[in-house]
Amino acid sequence: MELVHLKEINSTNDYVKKHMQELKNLTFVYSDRQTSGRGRLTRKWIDSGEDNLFLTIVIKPKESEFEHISNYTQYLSVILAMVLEEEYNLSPQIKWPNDVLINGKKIAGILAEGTTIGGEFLGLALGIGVNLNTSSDNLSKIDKPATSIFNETEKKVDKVIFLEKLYSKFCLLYDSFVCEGFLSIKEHYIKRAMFLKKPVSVNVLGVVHDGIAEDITNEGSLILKEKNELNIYYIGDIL
Ligand code: BT5
Repeated sequence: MELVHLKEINSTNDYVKKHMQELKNLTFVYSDRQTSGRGRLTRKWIDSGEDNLFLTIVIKPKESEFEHISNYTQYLSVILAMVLEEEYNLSPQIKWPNDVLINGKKIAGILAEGTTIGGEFLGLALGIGVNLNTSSDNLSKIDKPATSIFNETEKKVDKVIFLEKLYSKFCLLYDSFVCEGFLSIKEHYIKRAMFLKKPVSVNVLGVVHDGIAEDITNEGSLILKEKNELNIYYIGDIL
């Protein structure tokens, strides 16, 4: 396991983007504290203490593997869900495309960012924040419903053991994911996709579409039934 352990950093994604050239494929970079953790757009990821996980995985796909680049966040959401089920006896659900929730409360956030130099693609910074031990007091300071493993199980989580479990699960299904993309995890994803067949609002580049979440394509896109039309969304998120 290639591991980089930092004490404090602005953002593990920024660290990986900055050091992409020298970091090896599948290096796991984590930091005890993250002072400017980022979500998508201008949103922030809250650090509520060093016993939580702030991790970025270095992904350096070969050119032939670029096809599945947009599915890495979905892959990681499935891997995390499996670890939460198998190791912590929880029942996580996935909200398209890659939010992981427990009883409707967010336990983790995933953010993938590409790095290029002079137009050449160097790799993907696949970031994930997981609330391992956040107390209910600190959870209540987050602006949206949130939870942690500790909050659900009342048992303290050892961060290094959690990291090892995540790493082995990530590697176990990785080769088939790299070859087949979303199709290799589709069944696992659908099983946990709480939004399917329900009315949803989907934000696509600032425009909100209301409809029924009909299905997920073999490429991981959302099929939304709007009035009597079926539309496919490749990017966006369910609100
Ligand atoms: C995400 O964005 O959920 C992606 C978060 C990725 C964080 C990791 S940590 C390691 C790596 N380094 C980084 O700088 N980032 C990555 P988004 O879908 O935009 O959701 C952000 C929203 O989640 C915020 O606006 C809050 O409402 C909520 N939120 C923030 N911190 C949270 C937390 N600790 N637990 C639960 N929800 C949180």
